[in-house]
Amino acid sequence: AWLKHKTHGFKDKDGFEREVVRHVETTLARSMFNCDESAAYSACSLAFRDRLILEWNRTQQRQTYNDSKRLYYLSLEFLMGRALDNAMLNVGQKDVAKAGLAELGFRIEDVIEQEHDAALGNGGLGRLAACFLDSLASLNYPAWGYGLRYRYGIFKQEIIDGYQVEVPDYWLDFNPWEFPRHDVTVDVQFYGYVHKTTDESGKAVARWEGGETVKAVAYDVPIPGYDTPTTNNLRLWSSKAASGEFDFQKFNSGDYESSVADQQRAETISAVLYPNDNLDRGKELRLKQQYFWVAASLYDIVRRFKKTKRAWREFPDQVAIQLNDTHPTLAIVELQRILIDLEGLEWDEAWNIVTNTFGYTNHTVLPEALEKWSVGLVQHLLPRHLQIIYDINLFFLQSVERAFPDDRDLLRRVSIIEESQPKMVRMAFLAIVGSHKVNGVAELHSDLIKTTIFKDFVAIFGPDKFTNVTNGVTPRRWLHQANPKLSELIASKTGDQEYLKDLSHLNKIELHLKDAAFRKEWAAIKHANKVRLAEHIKTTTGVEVNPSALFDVQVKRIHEYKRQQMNIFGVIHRYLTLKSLSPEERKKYQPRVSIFGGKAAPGYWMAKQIIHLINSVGAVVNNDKDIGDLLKVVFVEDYNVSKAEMIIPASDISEHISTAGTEASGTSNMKFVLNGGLIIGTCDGANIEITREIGENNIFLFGNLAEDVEDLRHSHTYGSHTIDPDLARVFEEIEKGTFGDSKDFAALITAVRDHGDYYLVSDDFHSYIETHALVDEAYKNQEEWITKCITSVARMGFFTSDRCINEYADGIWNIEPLAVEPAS
Ligand code: 26W
Repeated sequence: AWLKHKTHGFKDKDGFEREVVRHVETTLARSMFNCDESAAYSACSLAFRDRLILEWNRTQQRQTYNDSKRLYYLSLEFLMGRALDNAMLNVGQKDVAKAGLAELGFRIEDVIEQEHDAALGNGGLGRLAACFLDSLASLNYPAWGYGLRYRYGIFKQEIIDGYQVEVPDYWLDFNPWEFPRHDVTVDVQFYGYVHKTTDESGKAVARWEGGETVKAVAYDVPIPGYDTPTTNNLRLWSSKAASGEFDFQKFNSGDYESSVADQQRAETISAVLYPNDNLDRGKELRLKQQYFWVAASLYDIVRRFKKTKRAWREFPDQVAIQLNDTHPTLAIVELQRILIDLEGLEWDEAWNIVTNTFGYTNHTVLPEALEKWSVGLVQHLLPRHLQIIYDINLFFLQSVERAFPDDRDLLRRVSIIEESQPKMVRMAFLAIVGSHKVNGVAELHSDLIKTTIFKDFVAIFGPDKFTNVTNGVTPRRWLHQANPKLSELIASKTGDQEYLKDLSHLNKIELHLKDAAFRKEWAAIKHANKVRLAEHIKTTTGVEVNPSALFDVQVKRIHEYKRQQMNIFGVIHRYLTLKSLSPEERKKYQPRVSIFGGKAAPGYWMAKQIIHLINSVGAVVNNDKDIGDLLKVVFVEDYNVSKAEMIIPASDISEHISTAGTEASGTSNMKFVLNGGLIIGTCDGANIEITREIGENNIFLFGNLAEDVEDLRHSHTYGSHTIDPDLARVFEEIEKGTFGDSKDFAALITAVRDHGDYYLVSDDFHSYIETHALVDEAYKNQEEWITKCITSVARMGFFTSDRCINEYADGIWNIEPLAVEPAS
């Protein structure tokens, strides 16, 4: 228990206060007399950051001295959220800070609220990367994250007249959590041409020459583990113009403007996070981002390896690199290029090193999300890389041909180059060929990739190359930080806070299932969390919701496959049912608040229509005197990590209702159950494993199964497609204009009725409505409901990201924790 030693923390609250005052007066150059909450936040963060940096240094020294194999997690997204609360809790000194801040005249909650989210991600994939960093540090694994330091994270969402409006998220004004390393830079090359020549020994060599150079500057973010001195590093690259003579020439010749323009063009590379989730648009700037980040990271990794003076063949013994989806796949090509062009290794030797180094995680089966780059674009931007890709493909296809002679169609299907017009590089295929392991993120998903999109590769490489690592979430942020009261209650029943390090200990609370005082407190905590959310809803939307109503939550990126449209159609159905009842009958109905949140990609028109419909329904229902508290519909603006920390603990039931087979895993489903909320969901992603763990009596499953989806879609197109009568009734009401101009919502209706209902909204609607009736019934019996909630939480141990990281470490990375002895 490192927390008890605190050799790395503040001695006491006075020590903490002294540091805060010092930072206010020196770093911030302010006097304590005009120290407001924002300055208190800054100073408090700087004080904690100083502590982390000392441990960060020691951790790096320890890992280097020990010569440990390191994991490098390459992700274009790290959705970190706020850092201060996390840092205080992980070093175990939140109480010290609370007391110190109080003495200085601040409430710690208000100070925490000052922090801007670090929102360098879109959704599930980015937040998973952040949970992984927390687990890696908490388990003492030597690991670094590598990403991009976007100047603008995911846009801020405003809702104006019911529509989403995007506002840029400029978050770097003051960020105490990053350390610029102006001495750690890498020159990254683009464009140019390949010069084939021979070296002194007459061997053919390729030189990549000409083109332009952009400088990558490292910014380091310390990642503290929970109750351990291990502080790992997240290195984010920022782009800058390379200060070459070129600019000077332009400058001197009076072409000042274009010299500044060059600079801005360079800085554009890391300027903004692409806000598409699950959609590949093939934009040149995105490919530039990918190569810029990959090239800088690999240069850094190789530089570190070379310091050990080991032979190249030992590279995979020292280095594991995980590709978070295909976004960093160029790393495979870049490492091969470094080894053969710059280090002079033979192809086979180099390729052996490469394939033993990389692992690839797939996060989606949606065809529109699978990355492809046109051969022409890659040729233009990265001419040498394209040649290497062609060679990788050639050797790969030759080996396939040897194993499967005379199967021309197989060669066509698995070729890394798609022979389309224009020709495309299939990044997922390149990632598979260049990695030693490929994994999906939940059992169903991992099975699906093996039987559908990657089927041929299973035949070629054998089944062992493909594996499953079911996602997990960090209980430190998603229980301890987001729901401190529940965390405390659980600790009081499990004996201590060890369960935050070994989540299987949660099962101890099942022994207290019948403890009346425990149950009462459990219910009171849920209620308090709902009150807090109700207050937020009141101040941000003006809608008053009753905290005793059933809170029904769907918060995630808006996407047709996630089916928020089905949810809002269901809400309309409920509204129509209530309207059709007599006032007496109505009173028997379970009051509900339907809460939505999530961003639509700016170019995703349908998703934006869904947001508009939700808000339009809210505007009618929330002001209907017949309805009152029986039904409220709210859309929480700008859903992000810190909003999630407030919303998730306040949920009674949450919706995870994707068309079966489309949601790779889902991770918020885990967070909701962990916080004592039940879920309604389809047999999709991790819902299936959650059911297995918590028991089918504790979850509301509905809808068609993944195995039936294809046939249903086929029957929509080629058979007769009749719409569910309840859903048809909903459409009729929308078309009557009950929720405003029906033209605004026509596309949402025709997608189901006239365009094949690709997402099976109508097929699942009846079972969805019926299951919601079961939810109402179940909620009426509060005693049984609470039993379900406590039982579920008790059985959620499996879904910690610690388990997940241990599985990657054993099965894919082959890395070991580096133990740390508490100082005596
Ligand atoms: C190229 C455009 C693009 C951008 C982002 C394609 C794909 C993505 C991500 C892979 C989308 C994503 O976040 N996927 C989610 O990953 C989570 C973590 O594994 C899963 O829990 C979600 O089910 C999956 O949708």
